[in-house]
Amino acid sequence: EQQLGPNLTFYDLHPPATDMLAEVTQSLSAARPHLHPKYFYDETGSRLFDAITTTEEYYPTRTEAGLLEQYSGDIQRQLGATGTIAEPGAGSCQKVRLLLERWAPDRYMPLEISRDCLLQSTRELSLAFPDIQISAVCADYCQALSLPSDSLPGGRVVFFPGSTIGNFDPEERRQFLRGLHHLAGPGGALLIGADLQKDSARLNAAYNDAQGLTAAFNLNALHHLNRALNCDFDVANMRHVAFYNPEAQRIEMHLECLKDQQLKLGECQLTLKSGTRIHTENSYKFSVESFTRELMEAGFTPRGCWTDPDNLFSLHLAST
Ligand code: AVJ
Repeated sequence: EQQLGPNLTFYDLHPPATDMLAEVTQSLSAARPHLHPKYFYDETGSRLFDAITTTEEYYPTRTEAGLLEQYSGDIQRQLGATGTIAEPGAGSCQKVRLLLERWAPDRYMPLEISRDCLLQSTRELSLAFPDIQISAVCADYCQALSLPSDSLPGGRVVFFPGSTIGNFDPEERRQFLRGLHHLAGPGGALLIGADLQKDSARLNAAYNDAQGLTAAFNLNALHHLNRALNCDFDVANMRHVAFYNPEAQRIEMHLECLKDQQLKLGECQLTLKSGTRIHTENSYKFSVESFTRELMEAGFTPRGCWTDPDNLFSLHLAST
């Protein structure tokens, strides 16, 4: 525990360093080659994602922001006084600013695996919100956590925006939502964004924007690996593929090899045949009913759901 400012405390839960080379080698040599979506987000990837959110086609970010803008008052009335807002994977801590401004909680507790990102964004935040205690927690939010105690009235509100929950497969999602239930604790709540099922043309367009930003974002995962692992993906001969899979109710993103290529990954040589697809992301789409059921299965009591007039996106509030 380290005091970094009058209202900024830093807690390092020492997230275990992952062996990136071993992980990537294993997932690329699997029967169905895949990569974890976390590999999208190096510096370039984070910038590309921000650019995606400004495109006409990619509706989730702006729709969710509109819902928060419009309904933050209603949500607060449902919650009562908020002691702590906790945000797993908080990143740049931008989306929460609206809630900090309007709800004025006692404490904000971002959990973020990237120490640099966490330190930078919470330094700025602590200056902008001198009356809010910022407890910055460096941790891998996918792991069981023992958190700094915050015996404050009003319970802990876990904020998990962006439909990031859509990246988890059904079984992972069950476990993860249980983890969020544990994080919220007794008397706590969860405010979570979930993207909705809709016309597949609309979904396909959102992941195949005309400017090619989503393609660049997907392909950047390989540039990231080339840089970080000193490997040699021939990125120019890989193609972005994204489509809605209606049976699985998810967008799938893949990278397809256009030519046979030999890849050196540390000591390993890997052959990727022309036509091979590396599965890079699933983005599940929900119905209000299906997502509410999942919240209940994780032990939550649904307290409210807000959607836009076109039913593109949903914000769910549930208590523990
Ligand atoms: C950040 C996971 C919510 O699934 O829509 C955007 C990531 N991928 N375009 C999503 C993403 C391609 C995004 N999430």
